[in-house]
Parts: sequence; C-alpha cells; structure tokens
Amino acid sequence: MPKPKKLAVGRRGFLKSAAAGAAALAAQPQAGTAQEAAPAARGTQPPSATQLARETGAAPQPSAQIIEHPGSDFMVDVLKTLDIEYLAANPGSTFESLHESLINYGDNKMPEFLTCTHEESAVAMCHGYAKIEGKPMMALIHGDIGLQHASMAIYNAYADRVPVYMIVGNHADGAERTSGVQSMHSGNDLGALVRDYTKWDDQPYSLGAFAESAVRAYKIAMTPPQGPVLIVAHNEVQSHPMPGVRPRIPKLVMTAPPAGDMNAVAEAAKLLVNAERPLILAQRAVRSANGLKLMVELAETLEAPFNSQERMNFPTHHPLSGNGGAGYQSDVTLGLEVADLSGEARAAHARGGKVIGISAMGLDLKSNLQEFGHYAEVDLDIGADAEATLPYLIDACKKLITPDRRRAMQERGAKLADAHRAVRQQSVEAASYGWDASPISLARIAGELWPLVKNEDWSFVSPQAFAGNWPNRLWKMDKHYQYIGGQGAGGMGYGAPASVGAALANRKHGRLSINIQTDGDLNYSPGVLWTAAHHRIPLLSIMHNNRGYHQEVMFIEQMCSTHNRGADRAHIGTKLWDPNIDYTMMAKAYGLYAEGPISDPKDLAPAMQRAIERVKKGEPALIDVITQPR
Ligand SMILES: Cc1ncc(C[n+]2csc(CCOP(=O)(O)OP(=O)(O)O)c2C)c(N)n1
Repeated sequence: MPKPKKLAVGRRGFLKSAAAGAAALAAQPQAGTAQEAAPAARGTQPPSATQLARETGAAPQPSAQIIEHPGSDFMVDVLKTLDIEYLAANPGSTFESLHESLINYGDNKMPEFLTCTHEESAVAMCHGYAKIEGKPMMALIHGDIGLQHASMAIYNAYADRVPVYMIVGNHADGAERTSGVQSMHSGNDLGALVRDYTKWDDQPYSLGAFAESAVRAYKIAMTPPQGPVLIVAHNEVQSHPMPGVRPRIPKLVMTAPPAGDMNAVAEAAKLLVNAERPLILAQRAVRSANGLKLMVELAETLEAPFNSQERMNFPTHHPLSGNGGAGYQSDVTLGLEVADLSGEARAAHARGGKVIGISAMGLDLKSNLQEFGHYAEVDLDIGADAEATLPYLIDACKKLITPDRRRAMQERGAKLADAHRAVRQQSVEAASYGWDASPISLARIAGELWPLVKNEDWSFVSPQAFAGNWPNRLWKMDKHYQYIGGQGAGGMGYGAPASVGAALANRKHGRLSINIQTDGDLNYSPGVLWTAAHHRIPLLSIMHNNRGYHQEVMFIEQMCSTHNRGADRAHIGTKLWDPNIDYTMMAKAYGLYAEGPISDPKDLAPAMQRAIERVKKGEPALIDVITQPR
C-alpha cells in the first residue's frame, strides 16, 4: 500500500476554504457550530488536539497528512455503477471519508446528497422513493447509533418488501480508532443490530470485497421478494490510500424474478377458469406500470372481481374493482402477494371454496419478528413473484376458456359492474354525511381536493387507512404511482418521511405529490419538513390534525368498556392537546409555505388551491386542517 504523503501544497488551500466555510456558517442566523453530539473522550490516553477539536466542535484543523487517493473515491466509483440517484443521510464521522469523496470526487454527478435530520427519516425516505421509482436510493448511516435510530424504518421497509440500499460507517480497527466517540459509535457486527429485518448484510474488509458486496447488495435488494440491504463501510477501508492495483468492479447483472412452476400455474388456471365466483385479492403485488396492466388483463380474462388491499394494484374505477358486492361468496380466491391469507383460507373452506396463493414473500422469511402472520392453509401455494408469474397465468387461463365459459364469464362481469357502480355510489353518498361539519370531515378533504388535482399528473404518497380511505373511495386512480400503500409493519413515523421520499421520486416526472398527514405520525420526525424545503421537494401536505393518536384513543376507549369503566379519561396518554400543536408555525419554522389551522370547511378549498400553486412552483407546502377523528 502506498504511504500517506506529508501535507504540502494542500494546507493553504484547505485553510482558505475552511475559513470561507466557517464564515458562511457564521453568516447563517442561529447556525450551530458543533458537528455532532460528542461527549469527552474516555480511556487512559489524553485526547489529542485533533480529537479535542473534533469533539468540541472547534474550528477545523488542517490535516497532518494528505491521502490523495482514498479508498472512498473507489467506493464512489462502485456506487456510480449502480444507478443510485439520491442518498439520504444525517452526517456522521464514521463515514466522513466517504462523505467527502461523495461531494468532491469525480465529476460530481454522484447521487444528490439529501441532508436529513433523523436516520429514521433517511430510511423512510428511501422506502417511499423506491415504491414510486421501482429502484432503491441510498441511506448513509452513522455507526451503531445512527443504525439504531434507523431501525424501525428498516423494519417497515422489510415488512413492505421494499428495496432500500444502506451503508453504515464503522471504525472497525480497535487499534486505529480513538477512545470516546469513535469507539462508542462502532461495533464488531453492526449488521446484527438489524439482521432480523434486513434481507442481506455484509461488512467487507477491503476495497475489492466492498466492490463485490456493494454490487451483490443491489442485486439482492431488487430481486423479489425485495428488501432492505446493509453494507458496513469500515472507516479503515474508506480512508486508507487505494492499493497500487485498482480492484475490479463487477458488472451488475440483475436476477430475473422467480416465476411460478408451470404445472402449478396450469392447475391454478384450471381452478380459476372453472370457478363460478372467483375473486382476486392483491396486496404488495404491483411494482410497475406493466404490473398494473397485467392485473387488469387477468381480471378481464376471468371477469373476476379484484380487491386491491394495499398499493395501486388495480384501477379504482374499473367495473371489476371491488369484492363483488354484498353476497358474493367466492368459490376460488386468488391471493397475489398477500402477507397473510389465513383468514381467507378459513372462510373459504367453511363454505367449500378454495384458495390459491402466489407470493414470493415466503421465499425470504426471518424468524424473530412475526410480520408474516398466521400459517395459511391455502389449497395451492405458488412460491413465486406474482408480477412475474402473471403473463403465464393469463396465457394458461386464455387457453382453457371455451366459448361457453366465456359467455358465463361475461354475464358475471355485467353483474359485477353493477355491484361496483353501487359501491361507488354509496361512497359518494357516505361522503356527504357531515360535509359541513367542523372539525372538518376526512371525506370533505378528499372530496374538495379531487377537483383541484384531477387534471394534474398526481401521486398520492401517504397511507390512507387513518384518512378513512377516502382518496381510494372517491378518486379515480389508474396509474401504478397513484397510491403506494402503508407503512409495511404499521410503524408510525413513516408517513411524513416516506411522503417526502416519494415526492422526491415524483419530482423528476413533474408529478404533484399529495400527502394526507396525520399529526401523531408527523411528530415522530418533523425535521423531514426541513429536508423537503431545503431540497425543494414539491409536496402538498394536508394535516389530518385530529389532535391525538386517535387509533389509540379508540383502543383505550374500548378497553375502558371491556373493564366496565367510563371512557372519560381515555384521553390521558392519547391526546395531543393542551397545548395544541401549531403545525402552521412548525412548517413555517422549517421553511415551508403553510396555512392554518383551518376549522371552517368553507376555507378549505381556497387554502388547498393556494398551496397547490406553491407546490407546482416546486416547493413543499402544508395546510393544517382540524379534522374529525376518522
Ligand atoms: C412506532 C409506533 N409506536 C406506536 C404505535 C402505536 N400506534 C398505532 S396507531 C397510533 C396513533 C397514530 O396517530 P396519528 O398518526 O395521529 O393517526 P390517528 O390515529 O390520530 O389518525 C399509534 C401511536 C405504532 N404503530 N408505531
């Protein structure tokens, strides 16, 4: 390995730019000087001047040595081969060498570096981004502490089967790292902290190994069932000089997703074509525009109702959308990437029906956390990616459909269309209840928003279960990016950052991103609003401000009843009032355009219109609306 050079020409330049940087910092109102929380060094040796300076936030010192070709430059070259457009990070000294290379080395076309205020937000942003863009962005994480902060967001992405590409910095060599921060933030096996809910992790000890691991990690994350992956980037590998011989960067070759066994697919086609009342259920199934097209083709081939339970698996206004209407008892149910079909199977068997599952989820299960739910007694279980299997299933069905079956199916299709129309009509009627109420109804938010956005290329980027599913019930959704589903593992704190990440992905397509933002969720990590403002990420956020953790209010009220006591104290520990949180002020503090609180429904549409104008100009905006609980 070449030896580090003594500092020569770089000192003057460094000092000049460090001084300029310090002046710029000082010029910022209220800008902090400390880089990170840094307790005093522990251990037997007194801290060095450099260490003291680092840990007390004193002015940066020129380096005692120059490393002209650090390993981290090579790491950037590796990452560039992976088509990663963005990275989200809180800064941290465990990856300082890589950080510097990312911003300074090469042609600077490296991923746009998004500054985050919480590691959980960084990972949740990646989660939302991937569900829109169909590929991962990167989260760069600071040592064991950053990884612990990121942990819940990683679990959400894992349960949602979404690819997230993560690099965590580490000072691996106990002889090289300092006492204090560098030791406290390092570990022997960082991957172990989150291994129960990452698809793969590795900690390469050389640049050659890093290249291989980094490429392999991307491939693993993207192969269904997709999931988050983690590479530990040791500081020693990042910051030591490149070896004389540059390691090879392996070519990324993507894995074709697993499609179902052809005999099993033929068996499924036979059951579906001969069914009198088939039903298709889909959960985490569609990943692309083509996936959505295939779902429609399957439903139309079979004239079967399609119940989309999560994400945009089927157009909401398609006549086959729904569960067939009241009284439709399926005799053959097809579940596509449904996490838990146990309830379906039990109900189907009770009425003599059958259930077919096509899912890749079971191909990669971890033991500890129980997100896989109950064991499902399905009659035909095809362990394969649904989207990849669909072309074969559609083909097999088409081959079996006789003219007689076609006629019977068309009759069924006509009845299903009637049922679908009736359900949509009921939704419109239901939306009118409490239309003029204050606090404002969730149906009114969705109902008033629709005419304002329907002629735009829009994308609904937040979960909607806590918003009464009104966008789904009232809006015409027919593009795969128009709804991306929920948290994955139900972890709160996902909504705001995942919306920002999804809006980031939508930005380059010029789409209008819409987030109905619950208040409890926003308070987990509100700083992500600043990230959206700083990076000019256009996102319309409408606060569903019911001033509480309403889901939990309901649970506690129920428990009061179960314990046969009054519910008048159910607000304790569940309500967010006294004082009320001022989200307009909060959003403004983070640099957003904001209005509210709005409690008169007549003020809602004009405020949303004004916010949309701002979003269309390329910035995030937030409207605080005082809402009904659900
Ligand atoms: C990390 C995490 N902690 C706690 C919970 C339990 N929990 C489920 S729903 C909920 C309330 C969410 O409140 P908010 O986002 O305001 O939505 P609301 O129910 O009020 O519509 C909580 C705390 C959770 N799901 N995730």
